[in-house]
Amino acid sequence: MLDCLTASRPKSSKPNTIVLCGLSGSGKTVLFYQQGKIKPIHVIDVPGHARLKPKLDEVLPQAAGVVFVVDAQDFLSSVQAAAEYLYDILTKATVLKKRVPVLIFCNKADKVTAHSKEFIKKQLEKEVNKLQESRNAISSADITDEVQLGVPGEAFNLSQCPSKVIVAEGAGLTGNVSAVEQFIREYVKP
Ligand SMILES: Nc1nc2c(ncn2[C@@H]2O[C@H](COP(=O)(O)OP(=O)(O)OP(=O)(O)O)[C@@H](O)[C@H]2O)c(=O)[nH]1
Ligand SMILES: [Mg+2]
Repeated sequence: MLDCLTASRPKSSKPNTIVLCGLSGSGKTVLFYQQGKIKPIHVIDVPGHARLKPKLDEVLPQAAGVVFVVDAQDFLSSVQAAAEYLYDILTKATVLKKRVPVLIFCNKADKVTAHSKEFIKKQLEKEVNKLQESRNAISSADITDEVQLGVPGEAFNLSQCPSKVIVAEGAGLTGNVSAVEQFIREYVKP
């Protein structure tokens, strides 16, 4: 189940580390093997199983970039879980502080029924907005440790994040990974 063992790696920060994350089945491991093409980059594949999420806290401080993989084909059945996962990442202290760039990679675009990146972006923003509203409603009294993304009173938009957030589509399975390569070239590799 563990695709890439990182426990034995030194904890030192590697400026060229990319963290691959996303729900189970979104296609991270397939993408991981595609990324063999880009050798100097150290890619960490975090399995999507909820039980393994604490691993993210361990690897995110090393991340120069995050690739959040979304299953564009089977998107609607898991949009809420995907939005929660994304929200978790976008509000991590280390991501906020270092403004770690995030690529939302809408994977499986080779399937004819896959949703477009525009659709996925809109749905994710809508869900993150809902999440924030419900969390704010619960904790408005002691909001001190809660991170507020976006502009209060405005509908959430990914461009309001401190991090650069890019949404692109492709397919790990067919090698259509130019969006990931470009992301690494532009935002990660110095
Ligand atoms: N059509 C299509 N299928 C894909 C693509 N990428 C992955 N898949 C399929 O999706 C399934 C899940 O892919 P994985 O790479 O194992 O997913 P994962 O994100 O690593 O899942 P976990 O390790 O459980 O978190 C496999 O059956 C893949 O063959 C793609 O680009 N297109
Ligand atoms: Mg995997």
